[in-house]
Amino acid sequence: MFRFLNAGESHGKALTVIVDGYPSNVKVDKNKIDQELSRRQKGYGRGGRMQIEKDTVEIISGIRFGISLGTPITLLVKNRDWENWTDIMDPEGKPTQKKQIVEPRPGHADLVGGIKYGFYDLRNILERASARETTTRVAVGALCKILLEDVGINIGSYILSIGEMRLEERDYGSLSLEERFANAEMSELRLAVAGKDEEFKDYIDRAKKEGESLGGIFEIYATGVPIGLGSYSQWDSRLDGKIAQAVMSIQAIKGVEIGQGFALASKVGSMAHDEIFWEEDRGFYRKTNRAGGLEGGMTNGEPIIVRAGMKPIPTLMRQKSLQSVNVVTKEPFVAAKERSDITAVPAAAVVAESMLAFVLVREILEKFGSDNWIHIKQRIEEYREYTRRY
Ligand code: EPS
Repeated sequence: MFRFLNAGESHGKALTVIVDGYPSNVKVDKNKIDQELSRRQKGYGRGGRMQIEKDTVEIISGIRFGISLGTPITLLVKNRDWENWTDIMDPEGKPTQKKQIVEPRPGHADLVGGIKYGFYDLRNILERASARETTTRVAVGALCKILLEDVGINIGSYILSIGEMRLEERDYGSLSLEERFANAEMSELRLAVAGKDEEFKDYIDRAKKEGESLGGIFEIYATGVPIGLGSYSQWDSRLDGKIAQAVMSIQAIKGVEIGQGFALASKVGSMAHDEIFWEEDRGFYRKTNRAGGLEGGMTNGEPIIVRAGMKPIPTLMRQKSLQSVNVVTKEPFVAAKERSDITAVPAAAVVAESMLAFVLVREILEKFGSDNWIHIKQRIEEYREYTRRY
């Protein structure tokens, strides 16, 4: 089984991940991993922390002379900020009162985590609940994208809204997924449409002045996906469910839709489904993709399209903020903080690309074998030929 386990606190020494089940004979370029890490760190509206960190990966195991060995791959990403936190996050030293947190932020893991794990210093909770952890998810995503791109599967993302600022469907609706992605890669906010950055940045600046934070909506997609990944056979083999879970597991994501999602609920049947066509050299295909590439819990060969909604970050810099209660004194207070991101929707979109890449690779390895990539790739090509001829 292809899986990963990551570890590490936001202000700890480093983040680590072990990737198990990655096939052998894959050319792994460390630069590709670092590039993906840097994509995650971009985005207008990030706080001071992103000036401190410049994430790069150190490969500890599983890769030799740039080739994967088929054995566990360990990756390490150091936290530069650690130097400022050595006494606060020391695994061995004595507890310090410095930077203790007794004031839980509404919307964060702080309070429930404190009750559940039995801590009154909520730093013990937030350090791991933090989205800093997603750095290693993106490193794993990069390993997955190397495999996917080698068999013609491409993954991308773009943003449709930040807070109440939305791109109009008439502006992005006529653009292909690749055009939206190309625009996003050029935009400080990963916007699907070019020339809109300044408007959105002004809006974010206004939110910043008010000490507010902002959420937003992004889409991720995968093109070139073979037909028949996932299965209707059991509830937990359905790929739409697995993708939704993977995307929902990203910090602050509160909604996931596949294809037209909720909009389909108000359509009549004849307007909701994707008609089936066939051509000699192409096989079966569709002219619409309302289902977002998934029918019966399986890929149908059309692009996978997933939309996700992120809530505003719970850390607010506003003095008159949300009401909460001190966990020690039980006194009410209003939360305020000195450093925070205003919005991290662009970063979340890159993390979601990584989660989609991971879920797809897991599915591919389950279907086509899991040891030597050279053989797996051959089987994928043969199967593609079969689906074209079916
Ligand atoms: C985060 C709080 C901020 C973010 C951080 C996630 O960090 P800090 O408290 O150090 O200012 O910048 O995101 C990252 C460090 C990252 O790499 O994305 C939180 O509480 O979740």
